[in-house]
Amino acid sequence: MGLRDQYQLQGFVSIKGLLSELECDQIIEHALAMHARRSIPGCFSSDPQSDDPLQQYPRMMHPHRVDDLSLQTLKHPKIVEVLGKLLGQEAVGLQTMIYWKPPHARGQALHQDDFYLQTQPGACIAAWIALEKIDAENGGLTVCPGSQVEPILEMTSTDTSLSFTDSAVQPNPIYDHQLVEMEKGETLFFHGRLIHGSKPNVSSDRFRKTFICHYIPKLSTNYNKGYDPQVELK
Ligand SMILES: O=C(O)CCC(=O)C(=O)O
Repeated sequence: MGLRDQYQLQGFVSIKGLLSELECDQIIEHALAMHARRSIPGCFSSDPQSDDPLQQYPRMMHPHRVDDLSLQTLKHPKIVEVLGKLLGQEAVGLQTMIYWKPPHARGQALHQDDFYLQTQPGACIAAWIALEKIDAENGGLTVCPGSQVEPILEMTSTDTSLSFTDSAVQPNPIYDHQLVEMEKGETLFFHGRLIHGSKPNVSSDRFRKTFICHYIPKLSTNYNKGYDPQVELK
């Protein structure tokens, strides 16, 4: 089955080795330096004494707006090539995030990205880059294959001892929950209506570092303008 057929059927495709190990190491080293300088606005929360590992290593939001390597990663030619194949049309970038997910960090409850991005018609698409090996222990991503056919679903409150977000969708039980184990440099592309999330990192010493990009079709007539400005990918 071709990539696009697989994407349309399951709502996701994963491509091993899309980024090289060297590229992943460069992104990590660079992001660690930004973390040490606290140079991404809004990424640290106020309580440095907290024992919540996510207070020490909060996710970075929109680093591409202030950092060139993050912008180049959002525009990475290999990612843009796959986006073209999956969407069959041009895309623009809207969001980047870096998740450190340190040992003992909580996960993110099940959700659809278009609950936030509100893309119409069609859907947004994520490129979720594993910067290191990812598995169940360090809190890999779980997806519900086929669930991208659902509309944007209601979110209800969820257990915040397991998730750093406080609401979740309750998937129809017809859907499986599939953990996606990933190698360093592997990139998971997934549809904006695909139900996905992650469990806590239960490792005592492994982080789960990911660089996450979100795109929408260039011809989208509606999306959440809070994500502007759009980034041209050429
Ligand atoms: O990386 C995670 O644990 C969750 C990320 C996610 O769900 C997203 O980027 O939409």
